[in-house]
Amino acid sequence: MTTSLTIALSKGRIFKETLPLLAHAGIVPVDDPEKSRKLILDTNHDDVKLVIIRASDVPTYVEYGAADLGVAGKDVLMEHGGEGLYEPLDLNIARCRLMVAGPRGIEEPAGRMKIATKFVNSTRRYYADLGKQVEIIKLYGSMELAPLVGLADRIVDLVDTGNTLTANGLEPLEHIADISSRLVVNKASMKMKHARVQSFIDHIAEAVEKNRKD
Ligand code: PRT
Ligand code: MG
Repeated sequence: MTTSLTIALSKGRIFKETLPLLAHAGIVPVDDPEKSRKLILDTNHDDVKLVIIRASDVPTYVEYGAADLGVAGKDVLMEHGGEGLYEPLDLNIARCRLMVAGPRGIEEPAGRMKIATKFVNSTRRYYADLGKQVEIIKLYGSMELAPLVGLADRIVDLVDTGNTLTANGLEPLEHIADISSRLVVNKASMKMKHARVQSFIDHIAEAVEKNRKD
């Protein structure tokens, strides 16, 4: 009996940084997702497929078993809620920080602040833990614009170099969480395809360990 594996990945930085880890597990995609319009990519193994989806959809595909495994940012997993899937491995890739940011040099306004973010659940939890009442405004992107046009006092967003904040007259103010991408596994696949899935995890773990040492 052959045990097929379907792995969910998003385009862009996660795909780029996951490729070398997959290569270490002997898996090489046949098509380049940045060039191909295919959403299911074949690999050098007949029984291993990659599905290319939005970063924020990866936990959903894996939870429902449409993919056995996936790679998702911790930011995405914190929003999704982790109960429906296993998260056996920190891949230490696509690293950044989830932060509160605001207009440079402006003091915190009195009263209930407006916070623009796409990370609604993480933001709600962060301010609840601080015991601060805030109004959260859900956006789907370009959060940096919100304070500039008076939509919000602060934003909660991912920060890597800080260049995006600086370019928009914002500064990082509070650190909420360190973010990296995680390997996630469907719970049923972990049971039903245990040998295959575990061997895949072990190979990826080796590659992560090797990266840490380099
Ligand atoms: O773009 P799309 O809406 O399809 O989805 P996505 O934005 O979730 O996907 P993608 O590929 O942009 O990000 C995938 C994952 O990469 C995220 O879920 C994070 O876990 C991780 N990651 C790592 C980042 C960054 N670094 C990052 N810098 N995701 C986004 N950014 C953005 C940030 O939102 C901000 O706009 O880059 C900008 C800040 O970068 P600096 O270097 O200017 O600070
Ligand atoms: Mg993006």
